[in-house]
Formats: sequence, C-alpha cells, structure tokens
Amino acid sequence: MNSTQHAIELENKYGAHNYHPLPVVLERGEGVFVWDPEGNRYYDFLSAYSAVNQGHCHPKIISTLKEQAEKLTLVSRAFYSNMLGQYEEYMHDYFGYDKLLPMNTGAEAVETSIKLCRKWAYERKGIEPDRAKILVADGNFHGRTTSIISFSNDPLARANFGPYTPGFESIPYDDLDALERALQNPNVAGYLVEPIQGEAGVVVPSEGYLKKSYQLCKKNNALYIADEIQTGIARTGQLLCVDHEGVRPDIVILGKALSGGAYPVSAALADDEVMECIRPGEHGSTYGGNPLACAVAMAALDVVKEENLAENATRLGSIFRDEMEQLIGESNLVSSVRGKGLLNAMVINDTPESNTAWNICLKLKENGLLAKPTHGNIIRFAPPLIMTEEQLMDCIRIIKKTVLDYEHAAVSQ
Ligand code: IF1
Repeated sequence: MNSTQHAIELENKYGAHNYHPLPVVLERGEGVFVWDPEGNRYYDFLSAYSAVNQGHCHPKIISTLKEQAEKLTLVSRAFYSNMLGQYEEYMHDYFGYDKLLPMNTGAEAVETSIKLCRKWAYERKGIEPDRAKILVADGNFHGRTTSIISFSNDPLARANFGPYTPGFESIPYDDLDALERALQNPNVAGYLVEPIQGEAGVVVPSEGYLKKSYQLCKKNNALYIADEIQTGIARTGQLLCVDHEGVRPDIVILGKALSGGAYPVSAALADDEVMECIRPGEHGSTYGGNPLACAVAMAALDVVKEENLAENATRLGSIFRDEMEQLIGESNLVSSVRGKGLLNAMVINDTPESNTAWNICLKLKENGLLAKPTHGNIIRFAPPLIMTEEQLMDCIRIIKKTVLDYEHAAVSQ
C-alpha cells in the first residue's frame, strides 16, 4: 500500500496533529516539480517555505551530500573537523561577516542571535544584569521554541504554552516612529526583524524602512538583527533581502535554503564585536556545524551563484506580479498581489475566516500546482528560483484559469 490515501491515514493515526496539510502526498521531487504516489506531477509553488530555492534534489547538492555522507557525517564540537573551518571561511567570503555560529534549524539560529544580543548587551553595551530588552515586530514569525513564541502575537502559536520568556517588546512593523520611541529605553539591546514578514502574509515594508530602522538602531546603540531565514539566499532577488536597501545588519540569521532543502542547516553571522561575546561552554549544538551540513551548505550556495538565482528571482518575480495584476483586472476574487522577487502573495477578496483561499488551493492542486494559504485569505506563491520563464508562464496560465473557473462556478451557483 503506497497510495495517497494510505499515507494520509498513517499520519492522521500515528502523527501528532500539529499541522493541517493540503491533501497531497509527495514521494519524489526534481527541480520545480514534485510527484505524488499515483504519478501526478505538480509545480511546487511553496518550495518548502523557501527552503528549496535551488529546486528539489539539485544534482550538485545531492552528489555533494552523498560524497560527504560516505566520508564523515558527525564529530560533535568536541573535536575539530576538516570541513567546519573551510565552511566558515567560505561563509566569510560569501557574506562578508567576521564569524559564523553554526546551528541546524531556523528557530535555533534565532535563539542563538537572541543569546548573542543579550550577551553583547551586558558585556559591551553595559546594561545591568537581566534588564536587556529585545524589540520585535507585531506579526512576527521566528520559529516555535518557548522563548520565540513568547513574543509572537499569533494566539495559535502562543496560547497555553506559558509562562512566557520576558525581555521582549513588540512594536508595530513598518513604523519608524514606534521604533524610535521604543529605542529611547536604554535597556534596549537590539531589534529582531524580518525584512519581509513571511507568515504575516508576505508583508513588504515601505521603501526605506529597512535602511531607516537600521540607522535608528545604530544611533541608539542597539543591534540590528535580520531574520533572513525565509527572505535570504536570493529569494527576493538579492542574496539577502536587506541588500535591497544596502543595509548590513549586526547579526544575520540564515536557515532553510542555506542547504537547498537537503539537510537542516542554519547559522548566525556577526562580526567579532558581537561573536566574541560567546565563549566555550556558553552555547552550542551536537549537530551544529557537522561535516555533512558544511559540505551541503557550500554546494547549495555555489548553486545560488552559478545559476544566477537572484537575477532569475528578480526577473520572474516582476513577470509574475505583472501577470497577476492583469488577473486582478479580470477577477473579483483577487484583491491584490504583493511581494519581492519570487516571494509573493495573492490576497483573496474574502474574509480571513472564509475557506475561499483553501478551496482555490485545492483547485490549483487539481490543476497541477501546489500552494498554501496563510492567514486565511492569502495565498503564498514561492516557486523554486531555478524556474524557467516558460515554466513560469505555464504556472501563470494554471493560476489564472483556476481563479477564473472558481469565480465563474461560484457565480453560477
Ligand atoms: C512552520 C510560516 C514560512 C521563518 C522565519 C524563522 C523560522 C521560520 C522568518 C523558523 C520558519 C516556517 C516554519 C513552518 C511554516 C513557516 C513559515 F508560514 F510560518 F511563516 F516559511 F512562511 N524565521 N518558517 O519563516 O525556522 O525552525 O522552522 O527551521 O513552523 O509551520 P525553522
């Protein structure tokens, strides 16, 4: 038994119900495509929440993974490995930060940056013990650990998981006045922010916000911490989303596409002034920086440059939004499209409580394209960055047809 239905039944029976997936089972992926057990092919328009920017099972990444897996996979940080230093130097050359702290999941790298920020606040900025405060933005999503959900505003992510970690203050996103006011508190150690808010529904801040919020932090001696886990690695048309405004954060957090989907790899990047606040015994992870992760990450980042993924994201992203604007002209069902590069969202003209976006996603699936609603009435569109223009046009055709058919069916009911 290897059918879609059976796979879903097994998950329902034996797995925790902490997700509500679209009813599709995937067993194979290649590039922009994934297949279900019955052999149906789909365009992947989620890319595992932007982890698979390089496309599914990229041959270079997978062959590197196999090669390294046969040689050495894990040594822990009790010993040196021949790969970690090489990877750290590679990352230094690639992103231009003095040092890297390797972790595995995105949430761990966010936790790492929180610890780095607090440590810096006490040891360099001179904040009194236990008084440091980190600013975050309303609507944030940074992961699911107990500390991170403590500063979430999403009741689902947060309710009944208290008591919550203190030391955070949430301010409105894309609001420079609110940031400036909050920064008047001398105990503010840093501002943790997503350059585009993903979970909130691909919320793009006003032009200049990244630059000006960075400058405000610098003026008030607070660290600027950019969570580029979803927006980084070419997704928005630049290597990092902050590059659009020439901002160089004090801490950059990477995950997801750092491994191209082949393995969990995350990292916090910072200069010595911040990174040297962490000494032996103060932070770490058994798997963080393991040889397999190092090899995979270097291959994944090679692909980003070799295949010009940032340029492709820019080019295809603007075609996508132009075409969706046309659809808005023809349809009452779509109210807006927004995004940068290939991180985009379509707002469905219905209440967040309605299941319209979900139903459209079911129809998209029937028509061979996988996307997922977020916040009820928003559909996120984020295909792998290796997509060709021809493939994109095929996808646009599917999306337009699906939306228009859905609307006509609803009208004729
Ligand atoms: C879920 C969203 C995406 C992230 C940012 C840290 C993390 C994430 C900016 C944590 C993770 C994921 C996790 C996934 C859904 C998802 C997501 F819808 F919630 F917003 F991508 F769009 N910072 N994002 O986006 O990284 O620990 O998961 O490796 O939890 O359901 P992680």
